Amino acid sequence: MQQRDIFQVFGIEPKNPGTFALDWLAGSGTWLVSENPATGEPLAAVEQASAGTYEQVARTAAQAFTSWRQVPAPRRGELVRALGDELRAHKEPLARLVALEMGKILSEARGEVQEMIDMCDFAVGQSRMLYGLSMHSERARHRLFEQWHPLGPVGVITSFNFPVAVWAWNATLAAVCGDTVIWKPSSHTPLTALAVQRLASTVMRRFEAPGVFNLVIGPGREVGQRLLEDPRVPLISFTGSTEQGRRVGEAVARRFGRSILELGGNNAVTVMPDANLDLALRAILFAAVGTAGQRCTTLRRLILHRDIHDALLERLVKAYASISIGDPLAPGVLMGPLVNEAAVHDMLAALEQARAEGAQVVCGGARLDRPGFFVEPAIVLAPKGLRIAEEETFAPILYVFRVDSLAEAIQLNNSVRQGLSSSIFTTNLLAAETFLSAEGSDCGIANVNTGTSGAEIGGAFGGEKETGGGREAGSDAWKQYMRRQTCTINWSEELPLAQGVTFPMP
Ligand code: UN1
Repeated sequence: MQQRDIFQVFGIEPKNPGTFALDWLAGSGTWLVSENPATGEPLAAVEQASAGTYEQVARTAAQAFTSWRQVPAPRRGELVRALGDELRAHKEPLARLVALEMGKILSEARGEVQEMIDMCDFAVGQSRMLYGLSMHSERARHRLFEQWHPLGPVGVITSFNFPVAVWAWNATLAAVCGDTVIWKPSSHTPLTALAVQRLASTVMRRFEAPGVFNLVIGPGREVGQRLLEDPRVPLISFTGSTEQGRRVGEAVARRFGRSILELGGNNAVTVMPDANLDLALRAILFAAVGTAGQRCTTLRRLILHRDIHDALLERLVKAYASISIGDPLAPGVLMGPLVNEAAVHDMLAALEQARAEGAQVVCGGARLDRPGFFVEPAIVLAPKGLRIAEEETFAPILYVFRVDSLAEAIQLNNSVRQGLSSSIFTTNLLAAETFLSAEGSDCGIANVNTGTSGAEIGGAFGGEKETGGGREAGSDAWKQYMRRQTCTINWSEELPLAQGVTFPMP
């Protein structure tokens, strides 16, 4: 499938509108050019929103909410089921567009679209399970229960690295919960957002449910800031760096809005002497090199027990040397480019700092001499206390630490400011359980004998500490998209007060 065929499927032209609310809107007249990170060449341009277009989008989403919230939840689920069908039908071209615009390899791009489809299926089921609890009242002939109501328009701000799946985590649940969605995608990936919006709008038309899914492409400082400060938008779901997330959290909290923050990770794998090393090696490779190190779940710190340190490191270095780097759409390629020039710069700067701190780069770390933003994945032998390893550099740098015990490994795992994902490789039940216990990993995700990345949608996804505390996708993440109401009904002829309080008529 050629680029022009992919573009044709989604109606992408050299110049495209970038805002959708009921229909495509004219914007500010300033154009955002989407580049192919594998060549550095422009793919197509998108017109950015102006303050006025943002206002149209917000008004549409707020207006649509007043009718969408009245649609029975299982019926709302039907719309999400149809969205899932559209995604199934367009899985291949959408995956190719993700690979083209973002640079992840085709297999991972297909996985990303599959993650959207999985979310649709999950949300359809959830649409019949928006359960509230009922409690036994302490008062006679009183009924006490909770119910969940739709919340309002939800702002979804996504990052370039999962340009479509993270929208689906939020948008599918928001839609079945009776909310409408305002999506502000990353400025690096406007075309994938256009493509998804086209599919969503087909479905909205078919269900006569305009305004449920809206899109606004524009600069963070104008469009994004407006969204954060908009009192019509009770919930903002944000994916991005800790630094940006801090600003998002503060801006939304100032107006008592809610936020779901999915921020930086600095994920570690611990390998114990009793581990299945073949398994560990494969998992480490995928977690560290997959998506060119640009997942928030990417493995960044490898904690090796001294008994297997040298042997595993040797195998890892050998494996790194045979990773094929290149066009993400070409068969056999395992690692595509970084997203842009700044990402290459950040990687090289981090390696320089590591060296300055006394670390040894044992393999990789060079920029490839070709167009686009290609680098070699790097392995760095990290002395204890290496400061640069405490930062999240969004690139394929793996810092390797040597430890003497499980306790030391857990201490190191937990020693960073971020708390997203973690895993241990061991066949020792006690070590595994210790790692998963309250004295173990402090992360939102803790795995045994599988890597830090590649979570399924069924569990709640997110992390602690500077990762922001948000949870998205499966489990009970849906509750954040609704408001809880606690109700007491007195069906007696008396007025007993709770806690035994008496208050007679004077
Ligand atoms: C992200 O990198 O922002 O667990 C999300 C994973 C994917 C999602 C990553 N399912 O790696």
